Amino acid sequence: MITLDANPFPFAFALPHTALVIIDMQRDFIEPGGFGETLGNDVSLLSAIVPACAAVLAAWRNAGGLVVHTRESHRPDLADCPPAKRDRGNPHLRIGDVGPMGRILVAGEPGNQIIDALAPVAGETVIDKPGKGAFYATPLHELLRQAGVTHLLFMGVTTEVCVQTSMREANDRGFDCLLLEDCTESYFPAFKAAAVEMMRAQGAIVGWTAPSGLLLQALGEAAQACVAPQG
Ligand code: TIU
Repeated sequence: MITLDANPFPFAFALPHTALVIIDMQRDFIEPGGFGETLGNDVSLLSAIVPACAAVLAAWRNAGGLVVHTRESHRPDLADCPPAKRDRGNPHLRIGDVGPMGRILVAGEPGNQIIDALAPVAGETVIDKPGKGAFYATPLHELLRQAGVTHLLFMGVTTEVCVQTSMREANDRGFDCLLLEDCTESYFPAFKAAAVEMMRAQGAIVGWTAPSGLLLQALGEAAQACVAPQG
């Protein structure tokens, strides 16, 4: 077991039963010209977490942990994009429109890909999701169940939209969830702070939070314990 001195109390997990879930680290949210910018946001805020996410991903892969990446993504015919989603608000470009990185939030387009620094490698699961939550209309729950996963570590964007929705969906499905605080970001710093607070409030009503340094330290110690001489 690995135990992190998390908020609001320690979070214990067994590595073989835990998945790292990386939510929507896509060009469409992080780079200019994508969905995030067309909604009127300053997308430059989000790239600050990439080094911390990359460090966690590298350490998790090194430990042999299960990795799940998600993408907010629609079919090219937009059959999985309800008009209520496409017609919402007053963006410069709507879902399915052609932008500088291809069609906004459409599967297979350049802007819909995960950024190079966190790109999936062979054997890692990539879930294309039409909603904000990672479980709605996806095979994620069944996949985690079959893999014997009981605990989830979350990172990604944005904190109060797709990350929080996914964590709430996971919590309702019986997973113990921890959010890595410095590996998630919002276009609105106050919303990130509020989301982190509300998830861990009331005795971890949605889940736990912890800085990624605690996870990196614990994984390093677990690795050292594996190679320590016996006796
Ligand atoms: N707009 C916003 O903050 N987020 C999204 O639309 N999707 C995700 O969070 N991935």
